[in-house]
Amino acid sequence: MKKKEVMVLEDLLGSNKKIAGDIRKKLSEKGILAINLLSSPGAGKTSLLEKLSEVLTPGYKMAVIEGDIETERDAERIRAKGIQAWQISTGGACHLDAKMVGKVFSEIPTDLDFLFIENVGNLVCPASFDLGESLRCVLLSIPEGDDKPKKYPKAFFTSDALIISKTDLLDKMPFNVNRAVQESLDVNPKLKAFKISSVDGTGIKEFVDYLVKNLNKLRRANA
Ligand SMILES: Nc1nc2c(ncn2[C@@H]2O[C@H](COP(=O)(O)OP(=O)(O)OP(=O)(O)O)[C@@H](O)[C@H]2O)c(=O)[nH]1
Ligand SMILES: [Mg+2]
Repeated sequence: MKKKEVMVLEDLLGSNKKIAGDIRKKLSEKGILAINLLSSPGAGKTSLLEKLSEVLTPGYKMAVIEGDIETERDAERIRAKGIQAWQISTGGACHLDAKMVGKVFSEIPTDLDFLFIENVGNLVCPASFDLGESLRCVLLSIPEGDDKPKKYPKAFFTSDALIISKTDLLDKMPFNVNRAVQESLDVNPKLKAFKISSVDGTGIKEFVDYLVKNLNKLRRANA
């Protein structure tokens, strides 16, 4: 990369970081836990959100910001579950940035518990952009293969939780869960690992408990 390109990128990331910091502060003060979901296309982010909408409500109030290059499809799936959702179409960009999230910020209800942000399906670019989230979760699905954490380390290195998704397919294709978890932990020893299936419900309760624990922690810190 040329020196001028490096400087432009540093500027871009610097201004993104500032906007993200403002978003995180405002959300934390309102007691809203924001969760940024990262994964390759089709790893099951929207399906997990659909499942969470069944389990979290009515006890908790959630809303979703959907990021995609084109279409309103994921937001429509979430709205069909009775959950408020905003679609951000990046028009070509391979990731969301904090400025895009900031544009819908004024519409976010103040009485939310959880604000999920589904990033554009991509295991590379979204890892570099803080969106003001309190938790970042990376999904790795069984069909993608167990060798991905070390090939795409930044997504794993910058996340708080690893979600091995589509575990109902484990008997249909080769995937060594222990290898995937261990290689993720080699990249980031602080990762909390979950094994889930949005089809048969495996691991959803454990993940919900983790979300609630982090919501309570955020509220205690801002009390
Ligand atoms: N077998 C199985 N299939 C799943 C599971 N979760 C999602 N799928 C399927 O995987 C495909 C992609 O799921 P989505 O939830 O749309 O994935 P996504 O990560 O939101 O996709 P993008 O937003 O396009 O990146 C769909 O056909 C889902 O039905 C799961 O737990 N098990
Ligand atoms: Mg999706």
